This record gives sequence, C-alpha cells and structure tokens, in this order.
Amino acid sequence: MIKSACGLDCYDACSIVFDKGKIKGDKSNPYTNGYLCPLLNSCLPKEERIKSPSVNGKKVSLDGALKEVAKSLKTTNTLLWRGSGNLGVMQDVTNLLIQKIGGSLTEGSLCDGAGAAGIKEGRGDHKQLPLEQIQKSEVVVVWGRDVSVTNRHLMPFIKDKTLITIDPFRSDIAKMSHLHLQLAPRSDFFLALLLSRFVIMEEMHDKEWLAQHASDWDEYYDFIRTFRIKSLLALIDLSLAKIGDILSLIKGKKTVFLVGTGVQRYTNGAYILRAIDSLVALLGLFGKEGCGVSYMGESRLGFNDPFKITCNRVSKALTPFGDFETVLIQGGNPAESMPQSARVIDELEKVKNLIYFGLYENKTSKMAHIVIPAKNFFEKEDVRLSYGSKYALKMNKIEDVSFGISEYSFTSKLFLLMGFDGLLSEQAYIDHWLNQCEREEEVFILPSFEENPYKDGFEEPFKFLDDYDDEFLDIKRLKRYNKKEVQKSDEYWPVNRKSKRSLNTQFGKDNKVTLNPKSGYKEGESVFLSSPQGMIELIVELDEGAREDCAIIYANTLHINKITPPLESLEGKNACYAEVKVKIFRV
Ligand SMILES: Nc1nc2c(c(=O)[nH]1)N[C@H]1C(S)=C(S)[C@@H](COP(=O)(O)OP(=O)(O)OC[C@H]3O[C@@H](n4cnc5c(=O)[nH]c(N)nc54)[C@H](O)[C@@H]3O)O[C@H]1N2
Ligand SMILES: Nc1nc2c(c(=O)[nH]1)N[C@H]1C(S)=C(S)[C@@H](COP(=O)(O)OP(=O)(O)OC[C@H]3O[C@@H](n4cnc5c(=O)[nH]c(N)nc54)[C@H](O)[C@@H]3O)O[C@H]1N2
Ligand SMILES: [Mo]
Repeated sequence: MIKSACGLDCYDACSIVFDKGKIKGDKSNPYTNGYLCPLLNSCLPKEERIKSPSVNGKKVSLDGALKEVAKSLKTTNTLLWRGSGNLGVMQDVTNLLIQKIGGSLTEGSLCDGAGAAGIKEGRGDHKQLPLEQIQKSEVVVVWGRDVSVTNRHLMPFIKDKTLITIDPFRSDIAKMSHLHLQLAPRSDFFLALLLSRFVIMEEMHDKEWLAQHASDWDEYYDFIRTFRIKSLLALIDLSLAKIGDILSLIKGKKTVFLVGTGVQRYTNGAYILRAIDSLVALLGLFGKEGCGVSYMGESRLGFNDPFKITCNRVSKALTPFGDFETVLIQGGNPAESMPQSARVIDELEKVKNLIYFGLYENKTSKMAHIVIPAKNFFEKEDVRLSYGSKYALKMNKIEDVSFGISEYSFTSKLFLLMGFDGLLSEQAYIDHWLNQCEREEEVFILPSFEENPYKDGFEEPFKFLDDYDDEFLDIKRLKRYNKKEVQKSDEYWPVNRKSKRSLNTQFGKDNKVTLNPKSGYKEGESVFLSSPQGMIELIVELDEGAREDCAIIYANTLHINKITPPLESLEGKNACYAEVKVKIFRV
C-alpha cells in the first residue's frame, strides 16, 4: 500500500492510497476524507497520453529529443512558460535551467492573481483561512466560488450552515442557499461598497476592533459615499430588499466569506477582493473564531523556495511569445487557455524552437517543434502544497511507465548535456520542502498555517481603498449611472464557469452556451458568439438560472478563448477573461 496525493489544480488536493493496483481515497486526511472527485477517479485515467517524443513531427528517442532541446536552449533568448497542469513543487525545478541559460519566466497569472494582489494591499499579507474556522461559522457567504464543482470536499463542512450565494448564475450551491444574490457580472465591487455603506448606516460596524486594527474606516466611509446608492443598485441590478436580507442574515453571526476566482476575472479584480476584505473588516470579522475570508491560498508562503530565481519576466496573460527564439511550454496549453487565442497562436507561430513538455496532445503540442512526454503525478516523487487546506502532502510514485520523463530528470539530463553543475539530488529538494513543514504524526502542515489568522490584527493597520479606477466603465459617469443606461445593451456578459468533468483544457471539451429562456433562442439551436476578438459557434442550452443579460460558458468550451480579451488586471497582472460583452447571432 502506498500513500500519495493528487496533483491536479484544485482547492482540495485529495489524499490517495494505492492498494492492489487501484487508487482509493485516503480516510486519514480529515479534509478530503477518503473521497475522490470525478476528475481524478474517472476523467484522468481515460485521457490518452503522448507516449513518444518527437522532433518536427518525427518520432525520436527521448535522448535524441533532449539533445535537440539542449541545442535550442543554447540560443540566448529563451522563455519558459509554465501552466498549472501539475501543482507539485518539483514542477519549478526547471527554473534552475532557466537561471543557467539566462532565460526568462512569466509573471502574473491566468487564475487568481488580481484577487491575491487586492488582498495583500489591504491586509499586507495573505494568510489562509483554516477549514476549522469555516467549520465553526454559522453563516457562509459563497461569493463567486462554485463550491460544489471546484471545491467539493468542502460541502460536508458547510451543509448545515446558513448559506448565502452571490453569483450571476443560479448554480447548484445557489439553489441550496437560503439567499441567492443574482447580481450582474462585474458588479461585485459595487455590491461590496453598498453593503459596507449599509453596515455603517445600520451601526453594524465593530467600532472597537476598527479603532485597533483599521482606524481609517471613517475615511473609507467618505470614499464610499461618493457613489450614489441609486447608481450602485443599478449597477448590481438587485433590489434594496435583497441588501436588507443579506445584512439581517449575517448580523451578529459568525460569518465566513468563501470568495472564488469568478469575481476577479476583470481589470478591477484586485479592487473587488480589497472591497470584500474592507466589508469584512468593517464587520470586525478578521481574527475572530468562525469568521474571515477564504480565497485561494498562497501555498508557498513562509517557505524558503530553492527554485526561486531572479530573471527577466514577461506577462503571463499577454505573453509576447514571438519575442523569443526558444519557448518551452511546460504543464500548460496556452494556445487554448490564454485569452485571445488568435493572438497567442500568431505569436507561437513566430517562435523558431517551440518545445512542448506535457502529458496530452492539444492545440499547443500540435504547434510544437519538439514534444517531450512528461510523467504524470502517479509516476514521480513530489510534494503537493495546498491552496485550500493546511496540509503539505508527499506525492509518492505509485506506478512506473516506460515512457515520459519527470521534470527533475529533464532538468538533470539537460544540466549534463549542457555542461552545467550545481543541481542537487531529487531527494534533497523534496526533503528541503518537507523539512520546512510542521510534522503532526503522519502529516505535514504548511509553515504559514495559523489556527486563527489575524487574531492580533495585521502587521500594519488595514489599508482601505481611497481611490477607484475603472477601465471598462466611465468612472465619472459611473457614479451617476441610472438603471436604463446600464441595461440598454443588447450584448451579453460571458459568465465563465468551471465544468464538472474537465479541468480547464484537460479531459474533454464542450460546445454549449447556456441562456435564459426569455432570450428567444431555442434549446439545441446553433448560435455565434462574437466579440471584438473573434467568433465561435455554440449550441444553445436554456436555463432559467441564467440572467437575461448573461451567456454562461464553461472553461472547457471549444475555442472559448477566441472571444476573450487581451487584458491584464490593473493590479496583479491577471488575465481578464470576462471583461468583454458578446453579441449573439443565429447561424
Ligand atoms: N471540476 C473542476 N474543478 C476545478 C477546475 C475545473 O476546471 N474543473 N479548475 C480549477 C481551477 S484552475 C480554479 S482557478 C478553481 C476555480 O474555482 P472557483 O474559485 O470556484 O472559480 P470559477 O469556477 O471560475 O467561478 C466560480 C463562480 O463564479 C461565478 N461568476 C462568474 N462571474 C462572476 C462575477 O462577475 N461575480 C460573481 N459574484 N460571480 C461570478 C461563476 O458563475 C461560478 O459559479 O477551480 C479549480 N477546480
Ligand atoms: N476562458 C477561460 N479561460 C481560462 C479560464 C477560464 O475560466 N475561462 N481559467 C483559467 C485558469 S483559472 C487557469 S488555472 C488556466 C489553466 O491553463 P493551463 O495552465 O494552460 O492548464 P491546462 O489547460 O489545464 O493544461 C495543463 C496541461 O498540463 C499538462 N500536464 C499535466 N500534468 C503534467 C505534469 O506533471 N508535467 C508536465 N510537464 N505537464 C503536465 C497536460 O498535458 C495539460 O495539457 O486556464 C485559464 N483559462
Ligand atoms: Mo486556475
């Protein structure tokens, strides 16, 4: 029997036992509790792997392909673009190769970077809210996080609480909730401001806590009041009664806010998390038992990272691939996962040596000159940190296959081929990570873990916003918007969601768009979705749970990123997939 952990990019990080040729959930992890999600259980085993290395479409030996890689890396101008296919820490060992050749890495994120930046601006750092605090809460506000799909191990921990969901789509978790605020997309910042304003008007703010930890709150109140209540209500498209409902449900209750990445795929993404944090600060809910904000955690916080290097960095969301002679794509599929695919594909075509190092064939692998098959997380040693729990999990090799190469072996072979030295053994790096964790019997705990984060406040008093910039809306007019102006558009917001049986571009595609029945379109008919970036054809599915101004699309939709915009958030350098409006036409 061998224990291990799942390396897929999700909050949960399942603990696994491998027994008699089968994987099962490991009951000794109280969080994932012996239960495996469908991605790990059924989707991953079915996916066809790339087994043979190739150079310019011709199958070659692994050694032959690695020699070609070494030749390409000798050029002075190399970029490593790493995706989130595997969350093991050993993915980053290839940074050491980039350091040796003086190459470039990316900065920013396709995922959670805007929100993370907003959190740091307010609190100074970003400490993960432990599961134990979520368990102790009375009210759970699920804010743009699709818990039952993306974070399903959390479900048993929140099922008996008062649930409030804030989401433009009537998701499963919204259906289970006591209250669903079905706000307009991209209006979460304005909702947080409005709620903050009413919290103060209703004297729900925690004056004692604020005086100690967030003393500038009265200036923040002045800032909030520069926005008219009527304009805010028009932007969020909710009634005043709903605002009253949410406040009465959280009043005096231990409340946690589970905020997802769904709220922040916009240029104002950092402001949104900062405004949600500000609301929570006004309520005095940081550092109290059963209270706080949970957002995708920073799992490397507090670690000394042996793979951290100083080098040139280019944008992750808007990578200028064409500026590089050699590009190594590792664990990602940028031709499909990055915004504005047409631009990405043009750029990738300019690259002289495009190397793909991954598991599956996809749009990016098909464009590559050199393809190196990787080992998956069952086939190599690694350490999995978690952005949803306190655990660091040892990933052990449970299977051996005759093809593919691990990131460590890839790096070590290239060190040899290129005459570099200084690489430590694989075990030395793994021990380096594990030795920095607290050990509790069988399990490792992240060094940054605190049972009750922010119980003594922040390093410096909480920093409220005093200014707001918006690229999408005319900020001057915005404060005076009226409902008619906001709603007159015949365009739809593309609401991006994750799908149950796929992980970003892995494990299967879909070709559906979900619309409200009042849209006038028929179930099953083909439509074009068009944006300034491009057009895609999809099949209509009708659902009353979609707002009339929304087109619901899943991250695994075929060619979805042909219509998403090439934008970076104002802070955090995050991709802004949802900051566009689309037109719909009958085919
Ligand atoms: N099954 C499965 N699980 C996954 C993934 C997957 O692809 N499939 N992907 C993994 C990855 S990479 C990530 S980053 C996480 C992300 O997981 P989550 O943090 O849950 O993020 P999303 O699923 O992107 O979006 C969550 C919710 O945001 C809503 N939403 C969209 N726009 C807005 C808005 O403007 N305001 C508000 N309030 N809500 C909005 C969507 O309707 C959706 O219900 O999931 C991980 N887990
Ligand atoms: N429109 C739209 N686009 C989105 C999103 C959205 O919500 N809407 N979500 C965004 C988000 S949150 C994310 S995180 C990104 C993800 O985008 P990417 O980081 O590009 O990730 P994937 O598309 O999942 O591709 C992962 C690839 O990693 C490879 N892989 C898996 N395991 C390993 C391994 O152990 N070693 C190596 N070398 N390779 C491996 C597999 O071949 C797989 O094809 O997509 C983003 N794109
Ligand atoms: Mo992500």
